[in-house]
Amino acid sequence: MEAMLGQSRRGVNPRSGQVTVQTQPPLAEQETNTTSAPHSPVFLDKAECVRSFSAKLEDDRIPVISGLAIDKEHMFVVDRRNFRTKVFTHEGQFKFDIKVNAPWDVAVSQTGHLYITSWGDRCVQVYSTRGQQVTTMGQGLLGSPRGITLNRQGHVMVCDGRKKSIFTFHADSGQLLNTIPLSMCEFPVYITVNSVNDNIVITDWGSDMRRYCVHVLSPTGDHLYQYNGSREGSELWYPHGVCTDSYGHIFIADSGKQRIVALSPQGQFIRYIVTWDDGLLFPSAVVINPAGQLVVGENKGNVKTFQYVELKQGEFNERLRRLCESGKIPVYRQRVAIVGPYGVGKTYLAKRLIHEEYIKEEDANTTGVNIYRHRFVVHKAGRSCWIRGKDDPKDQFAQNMAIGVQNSDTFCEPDLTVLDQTPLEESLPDSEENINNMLTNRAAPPDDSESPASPDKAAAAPPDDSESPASPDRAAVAERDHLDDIDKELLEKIEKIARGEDVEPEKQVTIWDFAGQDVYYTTHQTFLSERIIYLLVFRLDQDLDDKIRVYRGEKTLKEFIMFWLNSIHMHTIGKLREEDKNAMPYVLIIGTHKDMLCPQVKTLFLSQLFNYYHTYSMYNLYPFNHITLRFLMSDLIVPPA
Ligand SMILES: Nc1nc2c(ncn2[C@@H]2O[C@H](COP(=O)(O)OP(=O)(O)OP(=O)(O)O)[C@@H](O)[C@H]2O)c(=O)[nH]1
Ligand SMILES: [Mg+2]
Repeated sequence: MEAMLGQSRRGVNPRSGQVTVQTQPPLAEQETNTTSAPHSPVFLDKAECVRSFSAKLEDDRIPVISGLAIDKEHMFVVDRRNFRTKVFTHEGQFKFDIKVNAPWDVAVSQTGHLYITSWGDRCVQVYSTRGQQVTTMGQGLLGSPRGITLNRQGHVMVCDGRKKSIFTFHADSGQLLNTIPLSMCEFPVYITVNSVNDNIVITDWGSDMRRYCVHVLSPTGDHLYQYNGSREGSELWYPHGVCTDSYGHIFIADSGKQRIVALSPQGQFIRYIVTWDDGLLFPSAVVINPAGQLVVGENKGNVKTFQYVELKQGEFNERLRRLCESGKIPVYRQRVAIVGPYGVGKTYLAKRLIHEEYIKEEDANTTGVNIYRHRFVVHKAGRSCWIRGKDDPKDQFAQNMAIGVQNSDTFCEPDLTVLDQTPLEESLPDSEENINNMLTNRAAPPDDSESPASPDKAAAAPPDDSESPASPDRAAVAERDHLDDIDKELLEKIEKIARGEDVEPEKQVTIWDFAGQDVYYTTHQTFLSERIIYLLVFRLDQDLDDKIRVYRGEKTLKEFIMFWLNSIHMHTIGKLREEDKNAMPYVLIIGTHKDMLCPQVKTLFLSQLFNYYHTYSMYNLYPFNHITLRFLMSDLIVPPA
């Protein structure tokens, strides 16, 4: 073996283009320089997709990603279909793009330069990482420049498919330093240099599918071995990008078979890191990011980041330390707690929010706490909007509630629509305008003259059909104001979801539906936290002084309200920053059983309730400061058609 490799080395003459090829020697015996490879990490059984975003911009055709590069701040994505190299943050926020004639691949240097192969102009276009053009390289020399990489010395290595050669240029002057012929290749495309042993890795498309393979060359161009997957009984099919990690593992984007193949530095098959079964689609470019994760560009424009090895304890601690120091750990998860007395419709409301049917036999009388998970969209500025799911994005109740909570200055009424003109069923009648004003402006006292003295609520009036919806003029003005106030990007995102398009970041809301029976209350407090949004639920057909039976005796509705507000205040306030102490956490008051009321009763209830809040807030009773200045009604029983 030694002798053969020695002979091979002696047989190489880069200038004449002659190479002595060793075709697949027994892998275990191959000689490679792995002395500097750090101790191998443990591969995860299943690589975890930790981030994903689409590189498609608004006016784009569906992108075809053919090249990827990463530096500390940015990700550079070559979209060859749209003739652009797009610059994103690692989180996927688009920054700017660079237009190049038929770009293919990209490499980034530590000195802040981008090297983009243009097979349209048959050269390498050099830009600064801020997007300014610097120079070109290889004009008049390159035939079909494809893959590009930087070697350990920082020189630029270009794989030329037509000339079947690697051209090495000086990164600053562009001077040609070296040419390595690739006569063992049929059509060499991608290139990388192994960071551990400096071996050169090339993907070869071959003239027919039986010749698809990856060649590994020594730093001086000796052919060491090739890998085509036949040993595993599953040949490569259109291998695209290649990269290596800091351990010397080789990763091949096996595009046709829709998987990423991992090889040892010596070329032994290790495993498939991600496959079609994991949702991978036509991977075309691969790169390792500064966090040591594998980033994969898919042919259809998605960029996915995978954690594929176990974090060592030290690495984990170090990463945690850095994250803590940076203070920038975006958490796209929102907890919503539904609290209030028993039997008021909390579970019904939770089920409605997640678009699930309420089944009385199973859902009545919640035990402990039920937790439901749900999608929602997070606006970049930290505001959020809930959606029920892509099949029904128009859940205005939930959207309004969330928008209202998150944009406390912009929300006026609970009956505004975001996506269309249809007024919600919860529209307040005009007669309640004064109360509504009070909700949005505490200075205005309730006008008692409008409230009937003794509503006959025992009669449990049926839904009042005569109840007039908001007048069209008022609705239109409110609609316009509402749309003006809400951030455009947030609206676009909601609309995108309505069209079934992907939106990032899209994470989760968990709804915690607490049992209303007071025997559970001692344990409930354990779960209260300052970042939760609380929905405090009451029946609209109960007076504040109505008595509710509890485990030992009775409590009035007022006492229940006080209990929950005090609890929330007491268990959360200590952890808040001084400036948040008066406003957080958010508590939304939700009235249920609207169908059991005539409008006058509703008016009376609202008057009472807000008079009550008003009085307390005047005395600076802090629990009341958490209540958001809006009130929502939930008319959950659908009236018969
Ligand atoms: N008429 C009417 N009934 C409602 C409404 N909302 C809920 N209900 C009914 O009220 C009953 C109790 O509802 P739940 O949602 O289980 O009440 P809960 O607050 O979760 O009760 P606990 O889990 O015991 O704390 C069910 O029979 C619901 O059908 C409403 O708006 N109108
Ligand atoms: Mg319940």
